[in-house]
Amino acid sequence: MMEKIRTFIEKVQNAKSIAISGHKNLDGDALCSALALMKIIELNFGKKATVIYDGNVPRDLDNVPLRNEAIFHKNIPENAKYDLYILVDYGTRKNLGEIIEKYVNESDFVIEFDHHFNNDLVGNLCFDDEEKAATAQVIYDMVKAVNFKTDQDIIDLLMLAIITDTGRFKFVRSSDVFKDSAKLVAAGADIIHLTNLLNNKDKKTILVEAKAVSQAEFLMKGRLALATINHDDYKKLDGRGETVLSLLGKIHGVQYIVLLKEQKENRIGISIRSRQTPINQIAESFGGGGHLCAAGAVVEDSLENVRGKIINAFKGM
Ligand SMILES: [Mn+2]
Repeated sequence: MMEKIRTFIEKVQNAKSIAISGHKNLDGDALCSALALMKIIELNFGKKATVIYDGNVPRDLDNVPLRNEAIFHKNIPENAKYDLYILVDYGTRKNLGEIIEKYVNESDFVIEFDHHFNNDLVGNLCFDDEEKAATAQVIYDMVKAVNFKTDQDIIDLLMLAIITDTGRFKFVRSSDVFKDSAKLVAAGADIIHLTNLLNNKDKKTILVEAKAVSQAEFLMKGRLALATINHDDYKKLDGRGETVLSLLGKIHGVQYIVLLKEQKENRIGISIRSRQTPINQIAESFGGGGHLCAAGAVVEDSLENVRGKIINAFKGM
């Protein structure tokens, strides 16, 4: 750990230009981890790293500190090049999207902070810990190890990343989430205030999510809940449809939840959740991945075909 941190410090000190990115279509952990790291570098090294994203940032993240410092890739100068590239919470290479991957390939050195299982690491220096509930905790480990300076923004961003990636503490598997959270609260994170910052969804998104819930199918004697969002509704959806997944997961007897999103014709985003039994192998069989009980994939096929294939994949579960 210390050896790696020494390399991190040396690389940041020597870098002429630094960029930070998460996976395409940022979630709370990716955005807040990136912004926290940007501020950590600013405060401790006097350098301004550029946070670049591809895809969408959900509206409910509009109010997080320093949100406007995250720059959409189209607003980055044409011939920008970064000698040091830092990836946070990216999962696997293909989650980066072509544009970020191009920047990464052009950089001299890549550092990554992540908590996803990945057997094709992109980083030259990797801070990866699958035990952590959020990438922000991997970053916080480094902060604590060398006593990096922090401020209210950093504390709030790390806390927000944990709040969002644990589904507001519902998916906590180990005590160190609470240990880190306790330290962050002691350092000034106000969980009530931060949670309220996140209650910021567009009405049309919630209405589309509610519709998908009300039209869900219940298969395997009610153990599998399957919801779909067609392309027209998908255009109104902001984020991954977390409300659909969480509401269906509250139903008595439901063990598995699948949400199919028609991102465009013949491109379906699949989100899979499980209460207990791992389902990541199903996501992997569709070319995706993720965590044991929360995984997903994107496939090029029709909504109807994917629906059939998913039902098949759950046979025997
Ligand atoms: Mn994460």
